[in-house]
Amino acid sequence: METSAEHAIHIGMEREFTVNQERRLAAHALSSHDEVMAPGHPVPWKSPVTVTIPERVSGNIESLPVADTAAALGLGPRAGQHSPLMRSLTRLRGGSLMESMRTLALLFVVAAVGFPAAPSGAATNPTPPAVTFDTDFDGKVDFTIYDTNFDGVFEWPSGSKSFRGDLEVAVPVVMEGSVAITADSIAFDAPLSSAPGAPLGNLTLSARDGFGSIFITGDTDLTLTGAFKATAPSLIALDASGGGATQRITAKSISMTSLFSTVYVVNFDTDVSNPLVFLSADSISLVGKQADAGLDVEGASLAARKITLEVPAANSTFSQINVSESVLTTDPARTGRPSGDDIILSGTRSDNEVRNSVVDSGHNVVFKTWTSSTNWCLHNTAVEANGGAGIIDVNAVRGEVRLDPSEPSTLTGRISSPKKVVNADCFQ
Ligand SMILES: [Ca+2]
Ligand SMILES: [Ca+2]
Repeated sequence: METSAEHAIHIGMEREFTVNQERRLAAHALSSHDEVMAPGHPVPWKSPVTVTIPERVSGNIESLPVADTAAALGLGPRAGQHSPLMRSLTRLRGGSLMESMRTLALLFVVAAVGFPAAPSGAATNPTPPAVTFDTDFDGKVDFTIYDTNFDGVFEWPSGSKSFRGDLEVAVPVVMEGSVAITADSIAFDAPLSSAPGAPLGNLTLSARDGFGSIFITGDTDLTLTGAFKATAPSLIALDASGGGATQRITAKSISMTSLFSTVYVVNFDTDVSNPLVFLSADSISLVGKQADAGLDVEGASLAARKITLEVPAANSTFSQINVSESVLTTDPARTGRPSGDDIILSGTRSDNEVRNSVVDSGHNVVFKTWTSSTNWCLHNTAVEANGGAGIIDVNAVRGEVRLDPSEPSTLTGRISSPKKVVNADCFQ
């Protein structure tokens, strides 16, 4: 019976069973493993379910360690053709049937426990790879995703999911439908995509813990018909700096809001001629909400009808906007959109900076700062408002717009308050 302990570990992990019309488990939680497995207390499954036993399983039932497996399943260490385990397997063999959850659960536990490898030359049809998440570290699986088409990318199901603890996804994921995820912290560290030809509706990521963060660091290719929204108390990082990853989000609207830390939309390894982070939407809004919240845009292309970068009216020197090696544009000639509205850069206490970048608006470019004497600093940057016909609005800058003479910038447009624009380096 030495394999029982190993089997029991797998079984303990398979506490949630769900069934869809294919052979895989999909999304319906039962209250407990015991309830599923208790002999004589099957949990009825009310609708027809088609079950196909993978060839790898059905072709190897004879080599199943029946006694050990049965014992591990709580069915008693009975072997032979008339043991409960063998009766269940025999009934499932060969295809389609209506069955109780108990038998289905048993099948999948058996699949999880594993059969001996198919003999050489036998047909193989393995069960789909699965990845489980135990976000609250209580030893029980909270969520499972599957790669049902065996392409190496795990399908994240549509719908809302709330996790206790931290969700960290380290395998490639494709999302479908509309997805909402709430967790203390959220991290997608491997490629994240929507299915080609099947754009997402909305994608909402919410970190809730006191210091909860959201990280997306792998190759990212998301197309949404609705809103991409990320909200976290602490850091939000759309960070493509790892291994030259490219990150692309196209949506109706894109908003990323940090309460008290920094929103990073960055690839630190590239420059303005070769951005690796691409945000495209009708409206793009990067917001810092409370004191100390800041924004950092680097190696990125932001293309929208309207772009707003805004930090709060706080008196914190940590609250700062940095834009470098990036293109911010609402110019229809660049965005391909029918019209272009303002680009609003609304800074606060610290000196806010645009360096080695292009700020090209289809309408006006609006610079603001919330606190007295606070400047916007431009280095080697081209600012253009509607091809020169728009306004570069600096009225709401409490300090000055400073053009660093050692790294000249160009302003193309009507400057609302020319006296506020001076040739000076912020850091002198
Ligand atoms: Ca858990
Ligand atoms: Ca897949």
